[in-house]
Parts: sequence; C-alpha cells; structure tokens
Amino acid sequence: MSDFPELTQAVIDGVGKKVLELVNAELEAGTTPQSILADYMIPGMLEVGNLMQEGEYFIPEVLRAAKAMKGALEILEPLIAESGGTDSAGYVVIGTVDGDIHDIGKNLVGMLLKGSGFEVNDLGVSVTTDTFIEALRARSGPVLLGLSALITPTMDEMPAVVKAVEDAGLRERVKIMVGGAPIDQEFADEIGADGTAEDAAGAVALAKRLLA
Ligand code: B1M
Repeated sequence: MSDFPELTQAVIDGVGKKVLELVNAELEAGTTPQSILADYMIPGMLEVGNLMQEGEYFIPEVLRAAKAMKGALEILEPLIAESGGTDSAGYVVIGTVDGDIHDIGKNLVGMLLKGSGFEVNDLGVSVTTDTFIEALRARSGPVLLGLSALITPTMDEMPAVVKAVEDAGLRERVKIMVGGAPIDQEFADEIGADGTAEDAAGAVALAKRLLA
C-alpha cells in the first residue's frame, strides 16, 4: 500500500478525474487551496520527478501526472486569486525561459502572486529574451521580472535575459527574480539577479521585498 495520502497518490498515478474529485472533497471539508497545493499536490509532482530519475517513469507517465495537476490548478487558481484583494501590490512579468517548456512551478508562483495582490503578466513557456524585453518596455514604473527554468541547459538563458535588460536601459526600474529546481542563491548572485526563492511562497515573500 502507498504511504502517500490518496490525493498525492492520485497525482503520482496521473488519474485526473480522481484528483479533481479529491480536490473538491478537500475544499468541501474546509482545506485551503494553498494547503491542498503545498501538502498534497506538490509532493506528488516531486515524487514523479524521483520516479523519473530512478527510471521508473518515462515521459508519458510524467505528462499524465502534469495534466492531472493542471486540471486541479484550474479549480484552485480562481479561489487563490480571490484572496488577493483589490489594491495592486505591484506588476510582475513572468515566464519560463527560452527552450524550456516546464510550467507547473511557474504557474504556481504566478498564482500565489496573484493571490497576494500582484498584477501578473504571464508570458508562458519558452519565452524569448526579446519577448521579455518587449513586455517590460510596454509597462512604465517598477516591474518585477520573474524567470523560471527547470532544466540545466536553459539556466544559461537567464544571464542572457539579465544582460538584455541592462542593455535595454531598463535595469533601474526592473527587479529580477529567478527560480526553478536547479536554481540557487549562488547562481542568482553570479548572474546579477536580485534574488531567488525555493518555492512559490518564498517567491511571494521575495516579490514583496523587491517591490517594497
Ligand atoms: Co521534465 N525534467 N523534462 N518534464 N520534469 C525535470 C525538471 C527533471 C529534473 C526530471 C529528472 O530527470 N529527474 C529533468 C531535468 C534534469 C536537468 O536538466 N537538471 C527533466 C528533463 C530532463 C526533461 C526533458 C529534457 C526530458 C526529455 O525530453 N528527455 C524534457 C525537457 C523539455 C524542455 O523543457 N525542453 C522534459 C519534459 C517534461 C514534461 C513535458 C514531460 C513535464 C513538464 C510538464 C509541464 O510543466 N507542463 C516534465 C515534468 C513534469 C518534470 C518533473 C517531473 C516535475 C516538474 C514539476 O512540475 N515539479 C521534473 C522533476 C523535478 O523537478 N523534480 C522534471 C513540481 C513543481 C511544483 O515544482 O517546477 O520545481 P518546480 O517549481 C517550484 C520551485 O522550483 C519554485 O517554485 C515552484 C513551486 O513550489 N519555482 C520558482 C519555479 N519557478 C520559479 C520561479 C521563481 C521562483 C520560484 O521566480 C520567478
């Protein structure tokens, strides 16, 4: 028998319908959307990563789990956004860097930022440097740029974006937060970003500090 709670196991197994049923049951029981994510669903995706690393899961199983996770996020996102209040805490442009299509973590970060009152312009996945710069130019005043990368080869895109922001003369009003599983503080410092966060809650705390 699995040691994981039923909802976590359903994410690992990629059974979308069951995930939705269990998420709805948790909501009815009064569990907060934040707790559903942090205590049940994210641990499921982390286990999927472990199984992939151990060679037990391949792309189809990982995609099934990701799809199940995304289906549930559609229910949870509006609930989290509702708690954001009406005064904007600041403007954020966020995206996964060029060549990288992982978006579950980036979406969670965007979702919690919205839930904390930030206005979020999510550019999606595999976003080119030019697209980031265009989005930053389109907005005046202070902006937080959030860059996500999940695979080591695409980490190299991050210093290129930081440099492009500098070259475009935008660095004074644009703070840069980088994140994703392979990113740490040392890397963030090395590429001249303003900081990193290990998870979505940490990203919100950092965003508040950077745009204060
Ligand atoms: Co891929 N993948 N994947 N994958 N995948 C990883 C990242 C990997 C670690 C798996 C493994 O081998 N154990 C490995 C990378 C190894 C490396 O380079 N170091 C890997 C690989 C190799 C690949 C492919 C190359 C596989 C292949 O094709 N042979 C390929 C790459 C495609 C590409 O991008 N060009 C690939 C493809 C895929 C899928 C499409 C099948 C799917 C993505 C689906 C999707 O996102 N829509 C997928 C998945 C799901 C994963 C794992 C299993 C799970 C990622 C995830 O969603 N985690 C992942 C294993 C792992 O990370 N342990 C893996 C859950 C999520 C909540 O966490 O994304 O870390 P995470 O986000 C966290 C924090 O990192 C942080 O907060 C988030 C919330 O807590 N955070 C930020 C993230 N962004 C942030 C930004 C911030 C601040 C914090 O500020 C802006």
